[in-house]
Amino acid sequence: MTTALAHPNIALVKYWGKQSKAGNMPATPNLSITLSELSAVTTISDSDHFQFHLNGKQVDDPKVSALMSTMTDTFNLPPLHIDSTNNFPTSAGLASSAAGFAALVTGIDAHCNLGMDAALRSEWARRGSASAARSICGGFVALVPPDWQAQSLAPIDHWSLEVVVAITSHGAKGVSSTEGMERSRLTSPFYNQWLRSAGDDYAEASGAIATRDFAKLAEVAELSCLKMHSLMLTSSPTLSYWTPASIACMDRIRALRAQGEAVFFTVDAGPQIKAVCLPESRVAVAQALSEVPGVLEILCCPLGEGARIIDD
Ligand code: 2P0
Repeated sequence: MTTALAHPNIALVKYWGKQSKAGNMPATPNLSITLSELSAVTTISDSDHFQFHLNGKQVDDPKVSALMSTMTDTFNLPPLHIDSTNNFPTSAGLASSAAGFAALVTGIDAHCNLGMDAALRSEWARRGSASAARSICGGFVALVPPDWQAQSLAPIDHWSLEVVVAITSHGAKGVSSTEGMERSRLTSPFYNQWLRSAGDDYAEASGAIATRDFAKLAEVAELSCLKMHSLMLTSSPTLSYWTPASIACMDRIRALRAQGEAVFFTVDAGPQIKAVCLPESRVAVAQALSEVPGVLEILCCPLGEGARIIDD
């Protein structure tokens, strides 16, 4: 029996749209920070048939089944029992699939002695869910061509950013990211412009991280997020993952920044708001967001490590 743990990651330069060739590769370079506190813990054990349990219930997850089938063929794996538990809401825009696939591949690699390095684990995690490629690494992480295997841009101690997550709904999302990004690729009139501008956003954000330029990172990360949500809104049929409370949180974060707090927002394919801040602003940001009507819960996460084995 082998147990692996991985954290979700939050993209600061977003992935929204795939390349058409096989391998589940993003169409654009993207960049993230890995969170601590939130985690997927996945236990792999031998079994007489394949079974997948998520949060205590047996489920038939087509993405997990497809990845397991390819890995079984490639590595001649025995039947495995997989038990995965998240300590945070699943399928609600908190990157549960990123943490889940990173923990799954890390656990299988160790349990079956496949001898993968981090780059190869990242590639296999990406085949499950592209954002999962990034959760293999900790701190500041890039997912870029030509290999589309995540690389560490900087370790956790490079810059002590923190993330205050405002939960505005505990429900699962109605349209999956996979389906939503394909809809945007096919129908949003802004999709080609998104492809053209992503390289510049990536270069600007990675430069801002290298020089710890918070104002620059805030500008480019909020723009990348809002461009992605513009693609969603201009898809046909339209996609909107926000609640009124999500919008109120974004307004509150802009107001906090105008008052001098070092904070910016990012939002994924769900209604939760992630406020990225410097440690000295965390208390004020958490307090302010907790007072926004419709905010149900506040989570505070420093940066986290990459996927790892916690019991073997
Ligand atoms: C990201 N998201 O960069 C973006 C921002 C959601 C919004 O990556 O189809 O679950 O499994 O590769 O990785 C979520 O998409 O999609 C995602 P698949 P995934 O974090």
